[in-house]
Amino acid sequence: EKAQIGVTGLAVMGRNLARNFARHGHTVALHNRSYGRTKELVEAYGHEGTFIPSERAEDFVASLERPRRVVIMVKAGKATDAVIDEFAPLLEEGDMLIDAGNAHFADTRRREAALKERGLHFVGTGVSGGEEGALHGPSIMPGGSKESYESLGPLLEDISAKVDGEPCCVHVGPDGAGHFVKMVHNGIEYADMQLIAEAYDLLRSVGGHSPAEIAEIFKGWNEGRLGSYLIEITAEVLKQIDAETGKPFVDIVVDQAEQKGTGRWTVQAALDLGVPVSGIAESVFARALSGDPKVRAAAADLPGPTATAGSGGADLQADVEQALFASKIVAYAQGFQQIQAASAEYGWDIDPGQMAKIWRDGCIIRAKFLDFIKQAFDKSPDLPSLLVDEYFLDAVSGAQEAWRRVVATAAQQGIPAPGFASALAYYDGLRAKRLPAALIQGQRDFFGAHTYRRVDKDGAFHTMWGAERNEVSA
Ligand code: NBP
Repeated sequence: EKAQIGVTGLAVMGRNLARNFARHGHTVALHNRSYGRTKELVEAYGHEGTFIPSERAEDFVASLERPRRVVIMVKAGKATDAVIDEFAPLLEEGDMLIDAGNAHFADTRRREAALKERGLHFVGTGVSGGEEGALHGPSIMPGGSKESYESLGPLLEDISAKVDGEPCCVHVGPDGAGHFVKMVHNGIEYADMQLIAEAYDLLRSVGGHSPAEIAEIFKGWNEGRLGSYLIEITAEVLKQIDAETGKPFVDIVVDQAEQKGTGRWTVQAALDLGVPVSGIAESVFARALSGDPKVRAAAADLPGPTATAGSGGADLQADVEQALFASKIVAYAQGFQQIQAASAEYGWDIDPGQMAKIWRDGCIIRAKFLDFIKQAFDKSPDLPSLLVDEYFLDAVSGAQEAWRRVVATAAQQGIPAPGFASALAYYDGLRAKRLPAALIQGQRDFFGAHTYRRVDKDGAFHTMWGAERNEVSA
């Protein structure tokens, strides 16, 4: 018997993906650089399905039916290239190498192009949901060729999360499209987490609520339009009491947020595309600020208000819910705009509604809310911004006053709320009839003769700032 699919790289993610395939009745070939992990998997979970373990790459490849489907689940970066170099010579035309790690989409584009020359399909695939998702059904975002999806798609759809029987897996687009979308998913995840953290901070510092009380507030929110995995786990984390000290868990954790890099990649890519993903950027920078104890210690005595508990007014809780929802809409609107911009830039032809669809379960940002995003793009696939879709327009209109009150309260009370504040600034930037960008054009023309356009006639113009200040056609 030959295996339908193989997995090389059997650390926590690879092991759980392999088990997921096997639990769905697929015969799974197993390989890992060090054989120990392969043996361990078969010893511990061999009863869950049919596995064909191999110590040597050649035997692993030989154990697969053709066209071969080899999932690579190793540490992203050099390890991925090492594995590709090892396996590509052993594969034959039409075989598929599926990189399910968190690769940068530019690496995926490079690898895909190189392997295409050798007649191999390289399928850069985003997988979200952590170890639990990998085992029980992740959200899967495969890139690569259409042909590869025809052969591979059914297997991936089979092991993915499902919503009303529909798989959280779809062919995203060619070459790096899958990894790009996974990257933006993670960027949105950063923004979502930052916004939730700001909501907690305000409820605690200004609202005067304890972590346990805030856990209850979040539990309540989880039943409403904010219902999502991230809100749910936030309530769990806030409820947690440290066994050693009896203090709230959140108070014994060092307040320096770490990051592995996908948020940063999202912002870097957005800068290249010229898409303002301010929500994601603020969340990456907020983590960086928190993670700089030297500067924080030096600046700890800077003057400013100290928040007074109970100063937020009777409606604070409802206000924060509104601010959180509106800011979240902005963050998602920006992320989807980035996906649309990249799709146009790289010719990926990504259907944004389908991305919202496959994020509804399995992944970290899974939420009820994504249904509305899917509907918005289904209605108008070229929607210029989620904010102008009816549902979201209604939501941000309704949140207006509360959102502004929360940002003002945060500023007055000295609570950093870069996510809420920048989301509101973005919103006001979009709706402005005139922006001070006109002045910036004037400054640019003054010092660099960069020219400007006029509101009343076509063409490019320059003012002779150093002389008579008369205008010339550029
Ligand atoms: P790790 O990222 O910790 O990688 C460990 C695996 O890489 C082991 O199988 C190891 O083999 C193999 N490996 C390394 Br390291 N260098 C290698 C090389 N030069 N040649 C061959 N194999 C090599 O594993 P993970 O946490 O399971 O994550 C796997 C991938 O999934 C990563 O790209 C990660 O970013 C991504 N991802 C992770 C999560 C998550 O929640 N952890 C979620 C979504 C995606 P060895 O056993 O011989 O050392």
